[in-house]
Amino acid sequence: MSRMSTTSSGGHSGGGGGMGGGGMGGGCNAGIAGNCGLHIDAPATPNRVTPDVEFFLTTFMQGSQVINGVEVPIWGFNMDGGMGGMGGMGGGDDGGMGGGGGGMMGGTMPNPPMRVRQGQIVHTHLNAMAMMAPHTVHHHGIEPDTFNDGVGHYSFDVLGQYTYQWRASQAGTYFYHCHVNTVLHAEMGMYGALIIDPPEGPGRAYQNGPTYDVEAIWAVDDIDMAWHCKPWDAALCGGDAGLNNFNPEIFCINGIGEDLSETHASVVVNASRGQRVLLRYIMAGYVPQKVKFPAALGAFQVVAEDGRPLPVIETKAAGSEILMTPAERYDLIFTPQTAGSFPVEIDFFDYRAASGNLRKIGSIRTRFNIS
Ligand SMILES: [Cu+2]
Repeated sequence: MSRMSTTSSGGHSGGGGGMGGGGMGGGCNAGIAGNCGLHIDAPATPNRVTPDVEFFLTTFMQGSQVINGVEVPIWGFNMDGGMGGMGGMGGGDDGGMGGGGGGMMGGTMPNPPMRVRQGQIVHTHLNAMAMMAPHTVHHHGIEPDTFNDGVGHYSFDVLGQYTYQWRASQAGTYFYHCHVNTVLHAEMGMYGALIIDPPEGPGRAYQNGPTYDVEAIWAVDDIDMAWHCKPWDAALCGGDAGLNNFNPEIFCINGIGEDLSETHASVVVNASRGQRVLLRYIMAGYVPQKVKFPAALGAFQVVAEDGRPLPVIETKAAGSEILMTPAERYDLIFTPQTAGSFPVEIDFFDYRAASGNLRKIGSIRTRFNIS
């Protein structure tokens, strides 16, 4: 407890930076020591009450995931139903599990989804000990108080354990991610979907809102391998870590690369004619994405954006495209009337190009299979 509540100083950072750099192996540069600007703490949760739902997240920093044939180093959160009972704030002993290096190497990108119901009080227990690197959990689009918002530079970064307490106040599509050295940690894979169902439960987009029969969740991301062997604290103390230069060469939906994205069950949408399909699209990348829906799917509806219902549901003509910018979420409802296998293409564009003059740098496809 005592060492976790220490305000940031060189003590933690030397270890964190050095281990981060060394742990990744071939081709990676040595760590940049220091955690300048961080406020490492692990306080008790203010006004803590009994939750309706709990999630137990443990960080990992030595994972890897093969995406389109490339082994991509990843960091992230594992979700473990059993970790919560272990140690509580006595986490020093448990720390070895996360950071010990031994057997626990990885997890998946995206990280496991959180799903709750509107009105519930949620506790997200964070256990951040891996590689002695601090992290936070920011529930993006949720608006809890500062202590529970997981934005380190407004509150604190967690090295150890903290319980984020928040209320699911509005049904919709969200995501959670780490907010320490944010562009790097999110790029490394520290994010997952967060779905809030209305009080009625799954099957409606929001309270008294449109219904759906089939649901798909796509988190669409871009990966620049040059970013994937930097230390967790790259550039926190200044210097140029190259975080102003992003040139993705790998593209994925739900962590599935283009080699599998037209067949993988976590991505492909299967529905029958006349069924209402809710697509929850999470823009998890950094460069602009344009999604081209095939005309065969017919006209479709935009029912919500960024976790909020639209005042008036918008109807898009068959074959419409939507241009997505980072962290946006779109809830779209399709009611296909034609059977067949229809490709959806997502194009990626250089973020430095002026709008209206997009320069395509990649694409990925998946499918709606309508029976
Ligand atoms: Cu992090």
